[in-house]
Amino acid sequence: MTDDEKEPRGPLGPIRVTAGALAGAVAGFASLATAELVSAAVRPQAGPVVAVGGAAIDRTPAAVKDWAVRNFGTDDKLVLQCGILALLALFAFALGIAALRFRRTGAAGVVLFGVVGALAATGRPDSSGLPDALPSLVGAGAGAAVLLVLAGRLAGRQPDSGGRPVSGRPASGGEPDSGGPSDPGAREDWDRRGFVIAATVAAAASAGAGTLGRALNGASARGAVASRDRLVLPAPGSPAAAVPRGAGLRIPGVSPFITPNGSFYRVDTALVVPKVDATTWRLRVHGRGVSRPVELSFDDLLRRDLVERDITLTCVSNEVGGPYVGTARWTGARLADLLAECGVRPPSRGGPADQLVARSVDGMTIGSPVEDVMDGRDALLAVGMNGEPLPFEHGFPARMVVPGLYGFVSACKWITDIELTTFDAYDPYWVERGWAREAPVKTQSRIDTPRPFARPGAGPVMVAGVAWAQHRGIGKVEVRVDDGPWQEARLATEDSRDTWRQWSFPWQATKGGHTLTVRATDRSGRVQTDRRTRTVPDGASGRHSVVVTVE
Ligand SMILES: Nc1nc2c(c(=O)[nH]1)N[C@H]1C(S)=C(S)[C@@H](COP(=O)(O)O)O[C@H]1N2
Ligand SMILES: [Mo]
Repeated sequence: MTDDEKEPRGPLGPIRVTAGALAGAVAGFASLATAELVSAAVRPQAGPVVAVGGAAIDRTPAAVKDWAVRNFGTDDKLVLQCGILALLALFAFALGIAALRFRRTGAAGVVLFGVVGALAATGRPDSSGLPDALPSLVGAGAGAAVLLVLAGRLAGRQPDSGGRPVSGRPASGGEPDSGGPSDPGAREDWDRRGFVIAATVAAAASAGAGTLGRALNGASARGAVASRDRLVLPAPGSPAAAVPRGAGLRIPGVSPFITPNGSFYRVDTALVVPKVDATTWRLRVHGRGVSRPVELSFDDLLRRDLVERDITLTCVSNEVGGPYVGTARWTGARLADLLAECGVRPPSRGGPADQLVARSVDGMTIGSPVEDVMDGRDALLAVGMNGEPLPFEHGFPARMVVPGLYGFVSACKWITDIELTTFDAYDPYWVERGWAREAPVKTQSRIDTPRPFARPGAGPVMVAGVAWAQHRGIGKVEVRVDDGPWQEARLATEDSRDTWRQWSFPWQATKGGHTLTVRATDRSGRVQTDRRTRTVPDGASGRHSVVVTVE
């Protein structure tokens, strides 16, 4: 035991407590910065904040996830990471203050956080094992060392101890601390100057390490970025027909028929968007009933017959009236053809596998019915979105898109593996978390204009929006004003039954408060139910209403 460790001495004035908190903060910063640097040697996803955040996401029950998505939308991840950082800061302050009295305990506390980070990192579904523990562990080691040194400078020190000069005292021109020479606290003066220097050095070194780590992490993504920049998508052998002129109504406030990539909703569990290098990417197809397993390179995929299709994608977490739905022009290879070449038969033709499990580079697993994927619909291994290579956020270099199924059971981004199995044998990621095994998209409609609580003037008001029932198609949309009769809306031209359909309803608005409600009927004749259900487990049902005040 060192002198400093022996004993709490004297009262801790507010300045020293503040300095202790600062020491904790610097130690925490040193931990995270070192971890960032080490993660550049492992992979960015192994950093402690990302790992703990990812582990938290993995463990979030469906209802909480739903609440987070509802309240924070696509910012939920940012909120999560800020929350983790805020918690870490609090603990860092506390550990720093504790270290004033108990240096080793404080340092051990920092190490404990490292262990938590390491466990989170190695427990992620995409973890490659022990190396993922390194950023957290090395980071915590650095943080603990910094805390030991800083707390040493902060420890009260008898003027006679070890004959060391008392620095930070008038010689250096420092102001006297809590009280003058007459103060009994002055007997156990602490090394303020040494503390300031050590803290500054540690903070600066950490900033350097963190910046270098960031830069290296960025560099490792450069190969992926370059592979995307270089990519010129081959012209599809089966191009999509132009979107019919009448499919997109030019009514202000209605979502555009094709959703631009930049505003396409994004839902996934990835805190760090995977940056996959297309030149080293591989896709394996294997499993039950796969008589000819294959492993494709990206070039192999591009050499296949590519088709281009307009398909509307919807998230099961979309509330009635919500924003998680969009339509893109996807380019890709037909998944059913690839499966057939591998010897896969759908269950209806005697195939032994009824579930196709797609696995992404970040460990996501998404299960789709083999029957649906092979029933003739345009299930795609997509490589292009609205005429450009998939954006990284949307799954570069390849993802699945299956018309008619919610994204969580069909649309695996950053796909790297397809395994044929059964629903009995395997539960993919979302199913383990309380969501449904099978989830066809529910018939839904949304009022885009007028906006809720709008105050239009009396007279003609255009009510308009979108309706979707992918792979069945929309047959009818009706609008009801207050408790009046259902009145048929005008349908925009259909693009395909795999896309949403716009609609409009010219309304003669009368003064006062009104509730506008919409319902769609799909081409199979099923009317959108008014029975409200939550999004868990297989998608929200119910009808969208908008309340307006006509002035
Ligand atoms: N790898 C991976 N793929 C994923 C997900 C994910 O979390 N990870 N989320 C799925 C869900 S729930 C949806 S709704 C769609 C959303 O696709 P988008 O973000 O391109 O709109 O991706 C699906 N594919
Ligand atoms: Mo989703």
